[in-house]
Amino acid sequence: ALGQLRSVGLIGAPFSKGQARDGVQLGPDLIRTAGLVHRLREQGCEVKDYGNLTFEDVSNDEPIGNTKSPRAVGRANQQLANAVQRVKSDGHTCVMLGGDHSLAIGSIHGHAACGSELSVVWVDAHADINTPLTTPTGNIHGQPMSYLIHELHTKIPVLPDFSWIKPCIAAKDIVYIGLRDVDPGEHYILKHLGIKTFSMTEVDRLGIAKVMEQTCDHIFSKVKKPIHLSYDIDALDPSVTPATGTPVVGGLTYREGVYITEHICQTGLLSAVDIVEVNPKQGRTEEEVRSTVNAAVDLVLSCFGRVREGSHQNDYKMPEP
Ligand code: HAR
Ligand code: MN
Ligand code: MN
Repeated sequence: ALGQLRSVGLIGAPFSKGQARDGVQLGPDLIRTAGLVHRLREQGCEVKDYGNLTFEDVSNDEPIGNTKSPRAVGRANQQLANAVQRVKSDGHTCVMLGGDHSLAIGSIHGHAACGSELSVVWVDAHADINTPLTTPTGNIHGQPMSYLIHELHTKIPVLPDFSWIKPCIAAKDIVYIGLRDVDPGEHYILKHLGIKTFSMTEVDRLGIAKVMEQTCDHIFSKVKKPIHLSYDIDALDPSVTPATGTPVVGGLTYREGVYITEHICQTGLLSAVDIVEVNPKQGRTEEEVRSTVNAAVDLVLSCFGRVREGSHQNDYKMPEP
C-alpha cells in the first residue's frame, strides 16, 4: 500500500560557515531542482516549502580558541531553530536541507523546543561530537552534538552567539550509524557517556537489518519519543555520494543507506530529518554531483513512504480488456 499521507514542511538552510569548503550552501536548491517536492507529492505527501533562510554576513567573526566562525554559526542556527519550531507547530514533519552539519544545532534545538523529549538517529561517517576544546580542526560541523547533550553541558566553554543554546538531548536517546572517522576526544566521549554506536564494523558484522532492529530496540522505551534523523550524506560510500566535503572510504552502500530511511519511516515516529553536506563543488564531474544529489532525494523519499517493492493506491482499478 501507499505510505500514509504525511505532511512535510521543507526548510532550506544554505549555510557553509561550519566548515571551510565553498559550495555546501548550494545543497538546498540543488536538491529541490532534482524534483524533491514534486516527487514527494507524487507519492502522496502534502508538502509546504518554507523556502530558504537568509543569513546575514557577520563581520569580525574571530575564532574563539581554534573554533572558527562562532558568531555566524550561532546566529544561523538560532534562525534555523526558530524556523524548525514554526514548521513543527504547524503540524508538519520537518525536512531541513543543508548546508553543513553545524545546522543540526538549530534543527534539533528547534525540534526539541516543541516540548517532547526526542530520540536522535545520527547517520554519518563522523560523530560530530567534538567540543570546542577537543576539536582538531576548529570546524563547528564537527561539533554540533556536543552543544546538545545534557551530559556534556559542563565541558562546553562560552562562545559568542551560543548563549541561547540549552542542552536538550540525553546521551541514552542517541544512536549513531555509519561511523568510520572518529577523533580520539570523540571516541572518549562516546564511550564515557555510553552512547549507542553502530560503526561500519557493526554494519559489517550484523548487517543493516539487525542494525536497524537494534537501533529501534535502543530508542523505544515505554514512551515513544519522536525521532530526529540527522543524515550526513557522507555516511554513504564516496562511490555513491562523492560530492561532499569530507568523504571517507568504506561507507554505507546506496541500499544500506536507503534501508535506514525505509526502516525509520516504518516506525511512524519520524518527526524531523536533516539532509546535510551535499557539496556540488566537491564533485569532479557532473555525474558525481548527480549521483550525490539523487541519493539525497531518494533518502528523503523513503523517509516518507517510498518503498522499493513498489506501491499502488487503495482505489487502483485493474484495466479490463
Ligand atoms: N572530526 C573532524 C572534525 O571535528 C571532521 C568532521 C568532519 N566532517 C563532517 N562532519 N562532515 O560529519 O573536524
Ligand atoms: Mn556530519
Ligand atoms: Mn560527516
